[in-house]
Amino acid sequence: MKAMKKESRLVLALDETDGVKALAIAEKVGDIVDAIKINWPLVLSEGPQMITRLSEFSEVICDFKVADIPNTVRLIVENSVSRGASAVIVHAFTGDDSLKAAVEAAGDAEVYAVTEMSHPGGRMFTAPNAEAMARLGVECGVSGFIAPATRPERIAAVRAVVGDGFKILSPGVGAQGGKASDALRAGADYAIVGRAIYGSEDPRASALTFLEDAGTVQ
Ligand code: OMP
Repeated sequence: MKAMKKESRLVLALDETDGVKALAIAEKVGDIVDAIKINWPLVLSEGPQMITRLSEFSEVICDFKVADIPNTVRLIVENSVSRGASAVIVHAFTGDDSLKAAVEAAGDAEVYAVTEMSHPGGRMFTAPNAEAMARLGVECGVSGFIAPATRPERIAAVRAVVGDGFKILSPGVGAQGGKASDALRAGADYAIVGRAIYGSEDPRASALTFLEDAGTVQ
């Protein structure tokens, strides 16, 4: 298994929908983030070839929050990895067969399973099931989990379930109100930051302020 580097402990969520701007931002911050995460907004507007192009600047996490039957999960994960993704994010509520299909299809790439989501609505259905989904991810062999920086105590709860052998990536830092330092202190390995970096006038300067807060300035 090819493990993602852990240096700055910062992952950029590049939800910029203009491909030229997205590539320019990747060039500016690629050396100070551990990975770039892309989601549907960029892939739908500029095509899946963005996965390959961005992989020139950084490792790429495909955040497709895959939630489907095993065969469809396999097709999506295989396609993402063959284009250069180092990791794929999937939902865990789909159950053991779909999660196992993701892990198998990923091969040497990593699979991260969503536990509790960071937005207020994440309290409704994901929060009450987060620990169970974390346990399922451990059983199915995922590499790590997504847990909310907006509720650091919930990162700690997921960490308590999964132990030290799994990574936790934590979105919700910046625009959603969470802090990188709080997320890392609660047990996250990486803080995920989107709008506060790609939407700022100087994305590199903004990324550096998050590194400062995380205590990982290089
Ligand atoms: P900002 O709110 O702009 O920093 O972006 C957060 C990024 O993390 C977006 O790409 C979201 O889709 C993603 N995300 C969450 O915000 N909350 C979650 O619970 C899970 C994710 C994710 O899986 O990355």
